[in-house]
Amino acid sequence: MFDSLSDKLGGIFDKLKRRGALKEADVRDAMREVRIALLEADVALPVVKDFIAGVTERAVGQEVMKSVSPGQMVVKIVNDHLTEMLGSDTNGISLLAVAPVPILMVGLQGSGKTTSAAKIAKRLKEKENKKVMMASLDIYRPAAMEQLKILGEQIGVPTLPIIDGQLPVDIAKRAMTAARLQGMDVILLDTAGRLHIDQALM
Ligand SMILES: Nc1nc2c(ncn2[C@@H]2O[C@H](COP(=O)(O)OP(=O)(O)OP(=O)(O)O)[C@@H](O)[C@H]2O)c(=O)[nH]1
Ligand SMILES: [Mg+2]
Repeated sequence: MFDSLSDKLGGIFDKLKRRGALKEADVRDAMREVRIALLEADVALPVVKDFIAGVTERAVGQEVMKSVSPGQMVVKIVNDHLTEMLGSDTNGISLLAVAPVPILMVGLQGSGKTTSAAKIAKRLKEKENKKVMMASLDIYRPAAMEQLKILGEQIGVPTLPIIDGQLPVDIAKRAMTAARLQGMDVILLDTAGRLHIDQALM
């Protein structure tokens, strides 16, 4: 997602950089393209609107018009704003606990828990040399467990064997035991999606 976003933004800024003096219309045109690039990269609409409004306000007018290199100025403003929006400092995942460290994926239905579990697993395995296992506690959505199994096969991360009819809490216990026995550093537990009307926690 970020690769294609930065490619698109790069293209937009290249056009800007080639211009000598930047007019309000140029900034607005560029912002229209930035808006499309952000929306295509799945950035939420209210966030995109705020972002574009903020950048346009800062870019159009004196700040840009009086600068020596207006195009560069817009690039800087967009860059500063993006950094502000995304947060400038990164927080790694703390694994300071007794292994196997459980990571529970919780969230609304369809918000990307299962996909993110696999992304985190792949990252921990490849970048941090951790022994990682994944287990699906999602007994509700059809094929949810198979989905995690297939992702595990794609990234070369083992998943807890599926046993039909087991409750989420029991699967979690089985996952912890299996991970401990197999000397795993991390066990990712993927839960079923939640809706605001759901009463039971699992
Ligand atoms: N564009 C985009 N799509 C994503 C991303 N992460 C997940 N998806 C897609 O969103 C859909 C739901 O992703 P899942 O990972 O299955 O979401 P989930 O939270 O596990 O869903 P439930 O288990 O049904 O609650 C799938 O079609 C994914 O391919 C992402 O970062 N960007
Ligand atoms: Mg899921």
